[in-house]
Amino acid sequence: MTRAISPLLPIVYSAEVTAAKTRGAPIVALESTIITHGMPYPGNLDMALSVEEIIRQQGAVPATIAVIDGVLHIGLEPDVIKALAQMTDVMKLSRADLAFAIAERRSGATTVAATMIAAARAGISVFATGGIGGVHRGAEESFDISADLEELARTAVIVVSAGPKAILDIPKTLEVLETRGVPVVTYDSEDFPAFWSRSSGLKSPLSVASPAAIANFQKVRGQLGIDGGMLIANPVPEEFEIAREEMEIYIGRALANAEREDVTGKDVTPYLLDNLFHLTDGRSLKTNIALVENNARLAAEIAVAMI
Ligand code: PSU
Ligand code: MN
Repeated sequence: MTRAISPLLPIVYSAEVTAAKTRGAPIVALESTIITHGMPYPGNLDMALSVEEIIRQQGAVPATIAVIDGVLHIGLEPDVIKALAQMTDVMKLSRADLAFAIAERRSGATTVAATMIAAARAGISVFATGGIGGVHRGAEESFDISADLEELARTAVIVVSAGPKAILDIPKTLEVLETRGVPVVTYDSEDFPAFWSRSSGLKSPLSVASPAAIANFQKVRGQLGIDGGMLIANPVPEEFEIAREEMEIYIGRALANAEREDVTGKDVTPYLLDNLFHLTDGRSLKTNIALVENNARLAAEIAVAMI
């Protein structure tokens, strides 16, 4: 392992990522909040290891990102991933507190927003996740809008997702992304997906049919001097999909439970995901794992096409 970049910023690259950077190989960033706050153990560990393997099979190198004891890690060794998957007192880090965790020597998992910041810092321009955060239902009252949206507007990283999580208000999420100038591009479909389902009932603002087209689109944005990232929506494979109408019933119950228990702030998304895991007898988790794997494959293809 190498300590690099700045003597002021404690940052460690995995051996695999260091080698990839040296030879200019394609790298795909992966977040860690999905491991610590998005899925229960041991499904989270299986997912974290399998997505890395999928990226390697496509000829790219995985870089799972987290803060461990105040050190920003770009690429985690398998034993660290194993430990992280079982940790219960890890912070959930976004733009507001990524630096806090480093400054205070804490451990924290990076959300989409914090992973984008770290990836950009490390020169990685493609990132695979499950679903981004967005505008929560009832945001007109709660003001709960994920910092992921603002980060997409600011930081030049291509984020491959299965759409915004269906627990959110998807039309409002699309409106904010449009206002902030973030391209929303569905892969190989005109329908905008809703995480567990292949369609949200909304048309996708843009769509493309190949990883090379995505790479080229981002290149042209750069040539025009347009800052910021891009959201790729990759519909979950059909065999793992949970129909939208069915999922809506569970989401309604999970939202009611969250309200009754007064869940707010950072706890909302993890609470809802855990509730849905129980309400669907674990089916939502199987779908979640399948869609992250599917996104890892596409992200690797995009990273390869960008070289
Ligand atoms: N996608 C998943 N599971 C997750 C998340 C995304 O399949 O747990 C995490 C991501 O880290 C995302 C975060 O950035 O949820 C959004 O949280 P919030 O709504 O509090 O911004
Ligand atoms: Mn929030």
